[in-house]
Amino acid sequence: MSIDILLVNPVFLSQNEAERDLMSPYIPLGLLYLAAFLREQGYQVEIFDGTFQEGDRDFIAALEEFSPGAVGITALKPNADQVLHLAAIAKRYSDFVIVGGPDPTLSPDFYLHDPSIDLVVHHEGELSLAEVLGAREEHDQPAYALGDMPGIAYLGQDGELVVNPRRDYLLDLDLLPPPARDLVDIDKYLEVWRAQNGYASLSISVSRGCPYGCKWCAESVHGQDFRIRSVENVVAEVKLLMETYQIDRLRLVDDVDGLDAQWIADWAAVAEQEQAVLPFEALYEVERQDIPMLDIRDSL
Ligand code: B12
Ligand code: SF4
Repeated sequence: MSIDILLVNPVFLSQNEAERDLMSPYIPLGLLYLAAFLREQGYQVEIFDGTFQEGDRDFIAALEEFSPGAVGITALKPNADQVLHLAAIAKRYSDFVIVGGPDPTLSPDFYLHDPSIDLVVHHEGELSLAEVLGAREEHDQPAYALGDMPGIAYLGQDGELVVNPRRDYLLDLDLLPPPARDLVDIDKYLEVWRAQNGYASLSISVSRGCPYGCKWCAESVHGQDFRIRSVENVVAEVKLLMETYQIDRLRLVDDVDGLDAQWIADWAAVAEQEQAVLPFEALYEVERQDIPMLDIRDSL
């Protein structure tokens, strides 16, 4: 079997004491968005989700099974060393190793100076990764052959760092297919949640971007343009999650929620109408005193 790309979540609970203590694992939603989008474009995609795996041997087994044309690893700052370690393994099985996510967006140079990594995809990944795979279908060349394609970074022919400008953000989030949750072991996540916390929670993203622009967040993946899905689109996903997985709670993973009071009121109304009401947790900006979220949530 040979697939176009293997997307990799490098976090192994078995090797991560802090996450193991918490035991509230969340699916790698960013990778699942990428996988769904690529599948829609006709690419063959699989996910190696380290969460419940033991270690390198499992990763090697996946690389041998799928024989991927490219490997794409998601990276957060605390996992950077593990990302480099897995990239070195991946490079033995695949010509093209890509990293993306919050940390490569902030520090592309750190990753590109590692010999196993060919390309960084920075900021939002769906359109950029699809374009990279499309370009490589046509010519099997080094990363610098991708030229001035937006949203990527690589080392040029003389080893210099090239960071192309960010790609425009996706404005209509309703156009994105729902995350490819079928590619990870959701039953295992929910089993752990129920055993550990007494209820099962799954994550969902209803918006992207945050307008506040705090200094330390300036190079955040989804930027300052706040974009939100339609309430109907969100309610349809929640309903599907309730019916398919019988979950008890939601976690909203957005940068910031509660900015649009009317949207929240509309969400509550449509959720009640469609019997898609669930308790949820979300992040919102502490300075805001006018957010009606708590009142509305209590009324559900
Ligand atoms: C939910 C969340 C969590 C959850 C779940 C994480 C998970 N399994 O997904 C929990 C609570 C576990 C968590 C933990 C931590 N988190 Co956190 N988390 C988030 C949060 C709020 C949302 C992530 C998300 O799902 N976004 C939605 C999806 C659609 O976007 P995305 O993941 O960014 O993916 C897109 C792009 O990044 C890109 N992309 C991502 N991966 C890849 C890979 C490839 C190959 C390509 C091409 C593209 C690509 O394409 C995707 C689609 O557009 C973000 C902030 C934010 N809003 O993004 C912080 C954030 C990711 N977390 C952060 C941090 C620091 C942490 C912790 C270290 C906190 C702590 N001190 O413990 C831990 C580390 C956990 C670990 N061991 O990895 C930082 C990372 C900063 C950095 N430079 O790395 C962020 C950015 C918050 C911030 N602004 O500081 N987190
Ligand atoms: S409010 Fe939060 S998400 Fe928004 S810019 Fe500030 S730190 Fe980043």
